[in-house]
Amino acid sequence: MKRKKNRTTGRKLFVVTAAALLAMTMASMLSGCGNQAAVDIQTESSDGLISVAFSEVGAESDWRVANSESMRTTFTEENGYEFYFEDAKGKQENQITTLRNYILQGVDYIVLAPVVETGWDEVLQEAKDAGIPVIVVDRMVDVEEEDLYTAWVGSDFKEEGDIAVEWLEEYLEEQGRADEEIQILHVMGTLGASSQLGRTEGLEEGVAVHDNWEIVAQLQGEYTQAKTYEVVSEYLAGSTDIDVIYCENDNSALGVIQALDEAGISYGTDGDVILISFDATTVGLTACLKGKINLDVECNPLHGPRVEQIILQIEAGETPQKLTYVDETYFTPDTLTEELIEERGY
Ligand code: GYE
Repeated sequence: MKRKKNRTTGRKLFVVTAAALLAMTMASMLSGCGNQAAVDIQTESSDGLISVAFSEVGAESDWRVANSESMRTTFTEENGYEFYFEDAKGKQENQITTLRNYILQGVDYIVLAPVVETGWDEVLQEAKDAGIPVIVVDRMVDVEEEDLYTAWVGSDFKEEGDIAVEWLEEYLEEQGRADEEIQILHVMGTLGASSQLGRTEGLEEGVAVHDNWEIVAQLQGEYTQAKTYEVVSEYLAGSTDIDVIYCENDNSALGVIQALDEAGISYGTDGDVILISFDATTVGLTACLKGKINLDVECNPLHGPRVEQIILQIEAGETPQKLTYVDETYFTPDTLTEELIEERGY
């Protein structure tokens, strides 16, 4: 659907040119000496387009790349949007700077995929004061006042962890290993990110109710293949007594596979170590289909259309639902086919 160009609602986008910035700087310098210089700020209308400014975590994983792509393909000019994108390279301070720039630009909407949950109150207050709705996607923000953001859409990460624990329980039962000592190596994602917190909570709760399950170590894989490969290889050099590796995303699972291959340890459906992963991206599911990953819990990254729904509701004067959880499932080698992986498209 092509949006009307003569949009009258919403705020206009003001572009402060370099010349205007210089003029403003000179004006403030001169005003200190009692003079006033005329400041000529050039303004440009957004041509009826809705400006949507996105602050993305980074490009640490296949999930993340699919998420960025979903935003890009949703907020096109053809669909009526002017889209701004900034990659924070995994750093919250970069996101705060980006948000401040977006506020200064006076964009219509800010979309934030926060690296971590805490530390957002101040900048979100600034956005609120400027009257810019902030839509949070994927990970959550933990703020004092809930009205500092307009809406959130993402996954129930604790539920994802619970799914993994329940599956493991049943799998061990089927294998006649329900009463065996089970040593679990836990590879965590980015510390303080909702996805890490929820998936970790799910596992820790599961371990707490199984006397024979034990977490032998918690390593920081930071959701990347490279970091996970490094920390897991280091761990395996000291101990290989592991029954399960719980990796908090697919790219970490690839790092684990690389480290296990090098160490000559078998894994997956025909191996010694049970591999659990999250995301269900093409790379993860392909490894799962081959039996290398025993379980891949889905986490859907295609949030672009969901964010657009929220924006369209606000544009129509409606109040969007505060929290929207995406329905998710899980995959095992016996439930997967190549067609299914292809259809998913990420
Ligand atoms: O699982 C991981 C990504 O927060 C759900 O971040 C997201 C996680 C996802 O880097 O691959």
